[in-house]
Amino acid sequence: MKKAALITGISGQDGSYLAEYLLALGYQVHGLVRRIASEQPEHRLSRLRSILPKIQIHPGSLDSYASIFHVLTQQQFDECYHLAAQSFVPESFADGFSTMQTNISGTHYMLAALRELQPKCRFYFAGSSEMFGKVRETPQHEMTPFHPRNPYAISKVTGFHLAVNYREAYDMFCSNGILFNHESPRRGPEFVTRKITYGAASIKRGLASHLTLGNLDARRDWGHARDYVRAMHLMLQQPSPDDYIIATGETHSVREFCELAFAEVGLDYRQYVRQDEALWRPAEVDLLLGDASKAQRVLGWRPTTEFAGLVREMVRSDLELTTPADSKIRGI
Ligand code: NDP
Ligand code: GDR
Repeated sequence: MKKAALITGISGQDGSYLAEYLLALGYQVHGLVRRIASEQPEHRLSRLRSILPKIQIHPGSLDSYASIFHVLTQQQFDECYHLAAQSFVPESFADGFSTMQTNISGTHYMLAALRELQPKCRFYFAGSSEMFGKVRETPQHEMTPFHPRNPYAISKVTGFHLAVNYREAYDMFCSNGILFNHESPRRGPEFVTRKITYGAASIKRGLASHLTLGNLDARRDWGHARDYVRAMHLMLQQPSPDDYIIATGETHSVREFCELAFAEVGLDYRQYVRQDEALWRPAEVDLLLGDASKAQRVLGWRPTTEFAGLVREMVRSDLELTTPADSKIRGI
């Protein structure tokens, strides 16, 4: 019997890689998508283009308990990967209320509906290194206290505790991944890495003259999304649920990312990158560095793409996208 998995947020970066990975393992893959996305598949489901015929899409929204409940009455799932969220930190400062609504209530709806209809379904929650925020120690590990610095991070801390509570109160198999930043050519263009690689490619192609960024000194532990979705799957194959840090154990600044990305197209970032204080966050997360030794020991997980390889892959993909005849996205 094929295992069936439900992925919320299947149209996002991680959802698309996870769907491909689970299909390759022989899973039946189902995805929850907002109705508007299924009405505009070429645009809203573009990351799933190559696998759309092989997966089953269910319309639903994290903002509606009824829609989630309905999907769970249609099909039994062995595993549920809850990736859907408002995931952009600046947007959470701009509208903390809707971020909280989607990310906290949405996660609670998922857990409550699963408890009611499919309590044996294994549940993965997409926790984040943003939960460590103003870090209490470096590197951060599973026992490091949380100190969230923005509404997005606060919503993720709450989601994390909801998953732990359903595990402890109702004996459900709920595991939390605490994933550090992970990127890819499929990263949304608003996130700094993709903004840089698309910006560098656009400047190289003569489509832009400069790139405006915020804080260049922030440091992140950046991995590749393809590696990180393997860890999500491994977490749900264990004999018991638990929480795991997923990270590379290396930290780099936004400035270093710029340096490498521009060098990849033969340019010096210092001539093209401008800083605008309007892009600084009201409360910044200065430094993140993860200790994934528990995941290495228990799950046998290790990242396979190093920093320079990640930057190279993203820049090359954006050079393709910005070829004059085939320019798909502009003006980030
Ligand atoms: P994306 O922003 O690329 O994808 C988010 C997904 O959530 C999209 O499919 C989006 O759908 C969906 N979504 C948003 N709001 C709703 C809603 N109200 N109802 C249903 N679906 C909704 O995120 P990533 O793939 O990068 O990340 C996946 C998860 O992991 C997120 O929860 C994120 O917070 C978390 N995370 C990500 C990290 C990273 O570095 N990428 C690190 C740590 C955690 P639509 O296409 O319709 O907008
Ligand atoms: P982050 O990612 O907030 O870490 O959240 P992002 O790429 O947005 O920012 C990383 C760092 O870069 C600095 N920065 C800029 N950021 C953006 N977006 N745009 C800029 O112009 C810019 N200039 C500098 C930021 O200040 C920040 O310090 C991501 C998301 O995927 C979350 O959902 C996830 O939980 C965390 O990673 C782990």
